[in-house]
Amino acid sequence: MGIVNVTPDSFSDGGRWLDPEAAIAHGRALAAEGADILDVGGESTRPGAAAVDAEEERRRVIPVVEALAADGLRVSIDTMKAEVAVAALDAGASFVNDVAALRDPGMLPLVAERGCDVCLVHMRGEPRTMQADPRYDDVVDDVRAFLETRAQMAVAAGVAPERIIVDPGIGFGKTVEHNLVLLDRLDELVALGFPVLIGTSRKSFLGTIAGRDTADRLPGTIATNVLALERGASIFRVHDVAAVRDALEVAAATLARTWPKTQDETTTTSRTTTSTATTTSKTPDPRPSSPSRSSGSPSTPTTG
Ligand code: HH2
Repeated sequence: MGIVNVTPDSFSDGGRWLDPEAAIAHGRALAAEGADILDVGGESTRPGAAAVDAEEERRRVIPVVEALAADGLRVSIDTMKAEVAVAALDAGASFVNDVAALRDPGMLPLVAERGCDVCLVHMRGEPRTMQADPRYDDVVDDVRAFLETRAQMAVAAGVAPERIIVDPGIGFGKTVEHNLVLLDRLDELVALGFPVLIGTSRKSFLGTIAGRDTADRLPGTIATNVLALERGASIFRVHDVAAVRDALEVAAATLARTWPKTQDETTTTSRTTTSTATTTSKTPDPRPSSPSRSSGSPSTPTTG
């Protein structure tokens, strides 16, 4: 999932893609790098961000959603507002990425009626205040219980379970330690049975650990996305699509011990590995298969 921030104030790329033509070109470039989904957002959710009204948010994102969807690209709308989500779905988006997990009372009936994909994100409080002394009994248990309740609420309202994606909300009301524990125990969220989306890209905890500014957090982004893949995540929301995609493809090939082979490689490999075939056979790996460039389903590993 490639990030297209049509905002003046996003934490790592605020203002770069505020012009709709620049945002559209950026979305196309991310798709060319291998993004299966383009996540278009018109309101920053960085800690301390000021809220944007629905009219302004719509004005920023709709031309971008329209153009990318018209290209046949899969577009998600990153919004907490049903008013913005409905306009984006009308403009061709097929996925609502809601970091407030259906807090807007209009959001649940909308996603149920439209049958679109919906990502439910755990966020403690709201962006303006969420980083003020976040506390949990056990962050993984608390986040899992929240996501399970939200997903059950969505299903009860008529959302098809296969349309639901869950996300622990890295950085949304979490300390550095909370983020690390959530990543390390991500398999406990995967066990809920919904595809898990993970968003660590360039986030501040990476800078805290490695001592890097936002522009220099790609190595930390890759490390955490590879780890999330190993723990069972299937959608990876990132700014740097090409680099993360490569890392995930290699990591997925390593976990599955297979990769998309060219004709030449197939011939060579079958010649050289025949004698080891029995020793390398193993039970099918339950973990996700290699990220696919043609993916249309959120249950397939999907980059960034
Ligand atoms: N993180 C951000 C925004 N949207 N959506 C999901 N599902 N998961 C995330 O972790 C997530 C998200 C924040 O990142 P970014 O869009 O780069 O920054 P900003 O909110 O400042 O625009």
